[in-house]
Formats: sequence, C-alpha cells, structure tokens
Amino acid sequence: MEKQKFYITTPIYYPSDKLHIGHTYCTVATDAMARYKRLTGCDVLFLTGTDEHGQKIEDKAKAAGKTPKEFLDNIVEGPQGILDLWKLMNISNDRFIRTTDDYHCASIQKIFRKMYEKGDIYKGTYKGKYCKPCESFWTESQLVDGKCPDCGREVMDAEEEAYFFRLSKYADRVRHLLEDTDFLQPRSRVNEMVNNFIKPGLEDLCVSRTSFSWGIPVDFDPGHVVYVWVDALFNYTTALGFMNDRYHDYDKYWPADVHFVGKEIVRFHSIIWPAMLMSLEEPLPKHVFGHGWLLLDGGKMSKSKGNVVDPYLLAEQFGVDALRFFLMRTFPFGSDGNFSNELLIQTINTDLANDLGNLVSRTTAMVNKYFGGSLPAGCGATEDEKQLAAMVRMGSSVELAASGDTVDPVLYDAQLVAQAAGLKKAYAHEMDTFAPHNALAEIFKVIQRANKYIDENAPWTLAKDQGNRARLATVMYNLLETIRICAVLLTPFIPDSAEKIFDQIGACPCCRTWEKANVWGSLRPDVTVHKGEALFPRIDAEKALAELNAIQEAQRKAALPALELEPYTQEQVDFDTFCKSDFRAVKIKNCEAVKKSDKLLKFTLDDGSGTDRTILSGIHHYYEPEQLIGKTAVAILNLPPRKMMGIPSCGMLISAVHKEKGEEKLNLIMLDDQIPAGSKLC
Ligand code: ME8
Repeated sequence: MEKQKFYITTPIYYPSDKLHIGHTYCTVATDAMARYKRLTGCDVLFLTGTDEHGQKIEDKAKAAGKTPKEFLDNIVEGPQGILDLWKLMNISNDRFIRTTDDYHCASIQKIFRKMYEKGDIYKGTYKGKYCKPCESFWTESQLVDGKCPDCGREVMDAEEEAYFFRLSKYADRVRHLLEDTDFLQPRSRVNEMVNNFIKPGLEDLCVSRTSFSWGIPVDFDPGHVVYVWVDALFNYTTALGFMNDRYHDYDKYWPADVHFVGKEIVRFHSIIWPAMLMSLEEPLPKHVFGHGWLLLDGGKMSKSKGNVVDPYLLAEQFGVDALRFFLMRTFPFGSDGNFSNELLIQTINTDLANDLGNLVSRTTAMVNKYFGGSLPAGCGATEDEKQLAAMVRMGSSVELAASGDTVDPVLYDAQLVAQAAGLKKAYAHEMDTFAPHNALAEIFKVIQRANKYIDENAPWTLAKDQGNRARLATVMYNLLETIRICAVLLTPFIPDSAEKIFDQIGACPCCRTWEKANVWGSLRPDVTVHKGEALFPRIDAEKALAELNAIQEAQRKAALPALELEPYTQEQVDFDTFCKSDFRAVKIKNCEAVKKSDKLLKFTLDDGSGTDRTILSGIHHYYEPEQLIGKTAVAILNLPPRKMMGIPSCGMLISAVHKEKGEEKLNLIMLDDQIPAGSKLC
C-alpha cells in the first residue's frame, strides 16, 4: 500500500542574527511532528531553511564589512551557525533551502513574471514616507512618533514606482477560506485576521522595491527587486521543484499538510500566501498553524532588546533531549509562554528525573535485584490482560471500579493495562490536532500511574516470600511494558533518550514500533534488562540557576553594543555666551554622602575665593567620598544655586559620561594637582 504523504515546514529564518530559543521552539515543534508522522508510517518531507534577502541583511553585512553572501554564509553554515544548531538539536529535516540558492531565485523570477502576465501584478506608484539618510520607505504605521523607526530622524512624503499584487481581488475567497474551513489554526487566529485585515478592506500589496539591491531582480525590469515576502513564501514550493528542475517532488508532496509559523507572520501565511497561490491557480496548503511566542520577562525575545536566550548554552548545560522536552511539554503550542531558567530546571527535575527517569531506573534495578536481570519465561502478559488491551484498542472504554475495602491486585494490573494500551489513541488525537503539549501530558499520566503501581504492589514486600515469585514477575513485566509503550510515544520528542530506554528495558526493534504501541504483551516474557546510566540526573537547582544566570548575564553584556556616546548637540552657542560660563579648578576639601540619598555626594570645595563652596553631585554610584578628598576637579561656578535634599548647591562638577555595554560610565574630570584652586579654565 502506498504510504500517506505528509509535507511539513517551519518558517525560513532570517539569518540577520544568531537564532535564539524562540526559533528553536518552532523548529523542535516541527521536528516532533515530522518524527511522529514518520513513526506512524507516513512518507514525510520536512523542510526548513533561511530567508536571505532584504535591506536588513544588506545593512548588517555592510556594517560587518562583508558582502551579503559572506555575511550570510557565516551565520548559516559557519561555526555555531543555523545548520550547526539544527544538527545539535537533532532536527530531522529532509531538505534545507536558502533563498539565495540559484534554483530558487530563478523560480521566483518565473513566478513573478507569471503573475504579471496574468495581470495580477501591475506597475503603480508606491506612496509612503521616506527617510533620506537611511534611503528607506516606510508606511505611516511603521513610523515611530512620526519619525524614521531606524534612525529617529524626520521623514518626508515620497513616491516610488513599484509593482503591486492584486490582493484585493482575492479578498472574498481568502475570507471564505479563513471563516469556513479549518485552514488556519488555532481557530482563535481567524477572528484576528478577518477583523484586523480583511474587514477594513484588503489593499493591493507592493511587491517590488527599488531603494535597495539585495534581492531577486525582477527580470523584466531590473531596477526592481522582488519584495522579500514574495521571495520567502514561495520557498515552500520551489524547494519541491516548483518552476525549477532542481527537485521533482512538487506533484508528490504539494499541497503542504501544514506550515508551522509564529503568530506575527500568520497574516502573511493566511492571507497573502493563499491569495498568490490562487492567482497561480495552484492548490492551497491544507493548514497553517500559528503558534505563540516564548516570552522573557513578559516581552518577546529579540536581539535588539538584549533579552534572548541562547539554545547552545541550554543544550550544553542540560542536554538536547531535556531542552526539546521542556519546550514541548511546558508551553501550550497555540499560546504564548513565559520562559524562565527556573521553569526549565523544575520541568527537568519533576518530569524527567523524578517521574520518567525514576520509573525506568527503579524498574530495571528491581529486575536486576530480584531476577538477575532476566524475567522468568512464562511471566508475560496474561490472556486477560491481552484481551483487555485488545478491547481498549477496539475503542471500548473500560470502567474498573474497586469493590469493597480490599483491592484485588489484579485490578491494579487492569487499570495500568487499560491506561497504557489506551494511551496511543489519546496521544494520536492530540498530535493530529497539533497539540504536542497535550500528547505529552497524556504520556505523563501513564508514567505517574506506573509509579503509583510500584507503590501499590510493593515489590520489595513481594520479594520476601518465594511464594510470590510469579506475582513479582508479573508486576515487573507490567512495568516494563508500560515503559515500552511510553518510550515509543516519546520518540518524536526525545529521540536519543527513547532509544536508551528501549535498550535499558531490553525492547527488541520489533516492539519499538507505532504498530506495537497499543499491543500489550509485545515484550518477550523472558526479557533481559540492561541497567544503564541515569537518563536524566537530578539537577541541583540552586547551583545550576546561579551558574546559568551568571553566564547569561555575561552573554547579555557581551551582546550589547560596546560603546554608546551621548548624541551630539546640533544647536550652536555664540562665543560670548560661552565665555560667560565660569569654569574653575577646585580642590576637594571634604566629601561626604548625603543622608537618605543613595546618589548624592556633598562636596566642600576650595574655589580660590577664600570662602568654602558647597556643591552636590549625584555620583555616589561611581565614587566613594574618601577616593575624592584632596583631588583637583573642574566646576562651573556661576550657575544659580539649587537646593537638593534641602541643601543649596552652588555650581556643578564636570564629568565625562558614556555607556559601555548598556551601562552608564562616569569619570569626574580631574586636573593636575599642581594647578591652584580658582584657576580659570578658558
Ligand atoms: O519571520 N517565540 O523569520 P524570523 C516563538 N523570515 N517563536 C519565535 C520567537 C519567540 N520568541 N521569535 C521568533 C521570519 N520566533 C521570516 C519567515 S517564512 C516564509 C519567512 C519565530 O527569523 C517566528 O514567530 O524572524 C517565526 O515563526 C520564526 O521564528 C522565524 O522568525
């Protein structure tokens, strides 16, 4: 029988900066889904890649003194680059596209021309705001306080010749797609798109630029480059061979089963993307799923805010599978979630070390201790258990009520078997509806049930009586079987650890499969376990947190721009006004902290006049009073006196200020001590 096809994609990432844990989240989710589909027997194609055109890349490359291609190659393919990160995270993509790949660029030119020839792309005038120094066009809504969002300078009205895509023509069809089908998920995103973008009226979209050159040229009008989103969205098809001969998979895999994308790019994927495919009369992807953001301190992670979390660091500290697991287990896939180191460590300790890790290590240790590592033949699943599991498999829900005060141990077995054998169905439902966090929650219910089963059966007590050997063996077998089933279903999330679990519980390759995930009794009755190292050692939370926080703080500082100077004043002062400022050398006779102020220092100064002068200065963060006594500083004396904390301050001491790695630095200007107090500075 031909395998069912499943084509899944991540967004293609901007290689303008190193990727952070938010990008990793998106890719790990896609990977888990791709692995799940492969496990279930689908013929999967999983695509990811990089989105390499646009002004931002051009500017960054220039700032780094590199050509765009050199700049990109380093971030994509260089050490600790994007490819390295996906390798480290065990991402199983089948294909990787770079939008600078020749075949992609040539395809985009053909696609653009086709829509132009159809009349869906036409030449018009783009009206907007222009920032001359940045050579950038902005729309009204992109401006910040009416100024250029990049440099903060004034912008002017401007016009530019450009090509437009007739998005308005497809408004009704797109609205129908969103409202009347399950194309866009989760459902909550549909209202957002319809109310914010479709109802106010879809305007035609500007799809070419002339203000920069790092893009795919429009081949019939070479001054124009194709708008980066048109270039980017079609990656999903060009990577299959659409309009090129590099690949020949378009007919086989298109339409995509699902595009996983972050919520801020849902608009591009659920409005612009289907409209362009409609224009080309190509099939539409079956689903777009808009996942939420990982937030840090309540805000979206972003490099410019300096609040990104480095996946390399977390993988190194805690292990790749632990990180993958944390991302998928903790945050409901469609919603935003707050990332924290505390939560990461807590999830690893609770779920992986305590629940899963302990279950595996206790069970294998007991099989070793009580049976020398191999269960006696004939202890496997009973006929009753097999029948129960088969009923569960056929869809019966099994009610198992305890009767009376004493519970027949067989009832515990039945409960465990019913829950473990029924897990696959509940899990598949969650995975098929793109809820990986719920799928994991289902697995962990069973793992917790199995841990309880150990306590209910108290194997250590059974082991005291030779007469209980058979029962003890059954208890062990049931635990191993439960672990096996959970490990099969955990494979998409923690692939390496799942393999280790299989090895430890002695699962042969044929019982590691999806088909056997609800077939109770698949492990050989005389199974031999191999107790190995702890899968997920418990983390000393306090120590790990302190270490991690220190490294992240250092990383944050290192990522900030090195030196920032105060903006230069454009306004000029005339010479006479300047000469009125009375700058003098002053000797610091005394210096003390002002009570109730953590900033202010009170200086008693010899200004050469014979009368002491008092000046207050808010520099206590930078100096201790005793460091300054006896020094010669610079003060401006003819400022009007000003009261601070009730003390009059007559003048101001002069300091040099700048920022380093975001931190304000201040140096009081000191003069040679040979210079007499009162000397005028001119
Ligand atoms: O948008 N939490 O690229 P990109 C969760 N090139 N997801 C996050 C995140 C966070 N904190 N930060 C980023 C682009 N992402 C385009 C895509 S597709 C044809 C073109 C997600 O590198 C983000 O939501 O800025 C997006 O889905 C993906 O990372 C790539 O973001």
